[in-house]
Amino acid sequence: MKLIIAMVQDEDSEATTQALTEHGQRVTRLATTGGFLRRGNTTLLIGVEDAQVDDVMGVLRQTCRRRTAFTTLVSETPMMLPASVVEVEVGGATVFVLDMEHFEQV
Ligand code: 2BA
Repeated sequence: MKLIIAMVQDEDSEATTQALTEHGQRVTRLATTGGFLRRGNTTLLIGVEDAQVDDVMGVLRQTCRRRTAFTTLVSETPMMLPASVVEVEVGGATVFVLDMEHFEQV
């Protein structure tokens, strides 16, 4: 079995969860925060049989979009360097696929 950890944008989390559920997958949603943008995102925990990993990846590719975001970088020496706005491309999804050593529901 595999544990898929997928970080998705909040805007995509509902459609992604719904699509995964329709595909027969079980999902846990965690409210998380990105370290760079310090903005809310959603982390999905999905436990699957090895053969289902491709199906989950297909759903994530279909439902998670790339978006442009802006953030302000504040200089450590603000008297010398002004804050600057940087543009970053976020998503679709950041995905880790881990081997699951043991799965049990008690
Ligand atoms: P954030 O950390 O808020 O990052 C948002 C976006 O900012 C990233 O999009 C990337 O385009 C940019 N970014 C992040 N760190 C950067 C840096 N040091 N310098 C320049 N730009 C940077 P994504 O790569 O699509 O990541 C979206 C979210 O997925 C991240 O939100 C974070 O919550 C998670 N994530 C991404 N890579 C990760 C990793 N290796 N480990 C853990 N979480 C990760």
